[in-house]
Amino acid sequence: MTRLLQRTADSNTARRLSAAGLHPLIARLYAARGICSDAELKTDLAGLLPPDGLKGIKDAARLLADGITANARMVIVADYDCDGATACAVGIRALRLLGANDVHYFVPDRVVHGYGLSPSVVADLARLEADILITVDNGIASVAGVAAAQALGMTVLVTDHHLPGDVLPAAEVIVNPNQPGCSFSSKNLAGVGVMFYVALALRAELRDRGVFNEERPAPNLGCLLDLVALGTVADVVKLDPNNRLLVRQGLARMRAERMCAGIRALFAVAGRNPARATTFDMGFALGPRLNAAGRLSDMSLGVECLLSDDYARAFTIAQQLQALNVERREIEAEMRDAAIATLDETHIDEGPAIVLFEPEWHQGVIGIVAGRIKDQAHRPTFAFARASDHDGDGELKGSGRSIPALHLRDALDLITKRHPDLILKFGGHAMAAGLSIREADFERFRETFAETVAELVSPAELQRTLETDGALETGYMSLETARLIDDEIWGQGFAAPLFEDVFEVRRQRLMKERHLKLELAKPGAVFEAVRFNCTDPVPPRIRAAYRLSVNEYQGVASLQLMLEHFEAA
Ligand SMILES: [Mn+2]
Repeated sequence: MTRLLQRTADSNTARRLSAAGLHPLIARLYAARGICSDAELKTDLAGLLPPDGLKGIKDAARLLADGITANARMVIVADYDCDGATACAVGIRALRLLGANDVHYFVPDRVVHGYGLSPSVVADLARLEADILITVDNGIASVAGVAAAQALGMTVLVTDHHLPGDVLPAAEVIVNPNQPGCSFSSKNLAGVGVMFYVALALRAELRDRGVFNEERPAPNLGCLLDLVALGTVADVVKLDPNNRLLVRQGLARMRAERMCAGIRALFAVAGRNPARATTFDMGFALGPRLNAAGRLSDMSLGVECLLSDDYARAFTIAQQLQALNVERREIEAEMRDAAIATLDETHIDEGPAIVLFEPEWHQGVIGIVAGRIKDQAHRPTFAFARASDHDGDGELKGSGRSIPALHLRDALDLITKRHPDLILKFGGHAMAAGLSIREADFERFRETFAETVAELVSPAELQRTLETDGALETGYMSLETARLIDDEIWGQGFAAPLFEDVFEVRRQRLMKERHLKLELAKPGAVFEAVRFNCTDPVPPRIRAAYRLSVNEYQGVASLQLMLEHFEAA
């Protein structure tokens, strides 16, 4: 059962925001999301939080400026997801723009090297003979790896956004808004955002050193914001005002046809139009295509795509990424169907948690599968796959996704305290976590996890709630409003608008045997609507939760209501 819950918008705040220049509907939506001051409405780069607030950033800038002067060899150690790849591309492009001419990168292979800057990564990249090693989107937990790099004579700059553990690596400099003592007020920067800030600070340092003059003006780093927007949305970090500003600036550049060749190529293979770039495109079209490389192959492909300035080459790589994404979808659909079949057989969705394992599952896709099942069953969910040979025999790797009522990492922490021998390794945060266990302990973990969830989460919290923005005036149910909403920055922590209304169902039919196509009526108006992945018959009168979406068909755009939920009214 799904419960609809209306967000409340303070009408005085909405009026004030509207008086400050916002469209009245957008003002209402903003007010319902906790925006209360004009200051939070800043959209130009001058409104960005200044870099100085980031602990270590001055030292990072000095280190890199000295490195540029000394012609030092710099190597960026990336990560295998979209955030890591965009952060790597931002780092390389920025360093080159700012005068470094010996910059390289290295992407660890998650199957071979595990996560982050491990000693085995350092061993493999030693041949690059770096003077300065720069981690992006990783490194804050790499105590041994940083020591190994330093033992080989490298200077290490860690840039990361993940939560640190009890011990920090002894890197020469660390920039991470979440490190102890950092007072930067946006703790939600993605890895790519942190690297972008380091680039801003480096430019300021070079400016102070008198490097730029009329002949050699300071470069405009705004050209990197397309990458920052993509990595930030794809990493599902909270879109706080500072992140929304970064994303807004990046999307504005894409809409004005200013973007790197790789991002343009990704739009092309995804069949999306950059002139109407949205956060949805970042999260659901471009992001997954880049991530497919890291999941099934090697993220170097993604980084190469984002580094290329030759459109033909970028497009060729983007086509390879497209093929990998198709493959990823097929693997995922197979795994998901197998998981759902298990659920139907055993009815374990009636319990407080879901824990699944199939011997043939692919380690790179278990997180997505856990997420899909969690969305469907609204239960904290783990999916396990056998660890690849490099990681040890007889071990399972699990990836979990949670519901708002359960802090997943804390739950694993509690299990470890009570059963110190059960979980071999774990990490993560509130909504997602990963762990490894012995295959022989699978049933034991399943039972223990279910008991723990039952203890920490009430039955009421296991009921799905959909937050809506209430009814929408019929006059606003238009293509124009759909576009107005699409122009805004929505995402994690700043949910895209969802409305609810009662409709008469005029017509219904199945589309491709999987989706419902509907004609819905409200007094004085009729709407096209679609409910994806649902074949249930629809009662004649429904209360529906829906989004306004733009349906492009044979070059003609029209309004389509995208239903997220319906019930008899
Ligand atoms: Mn990240």
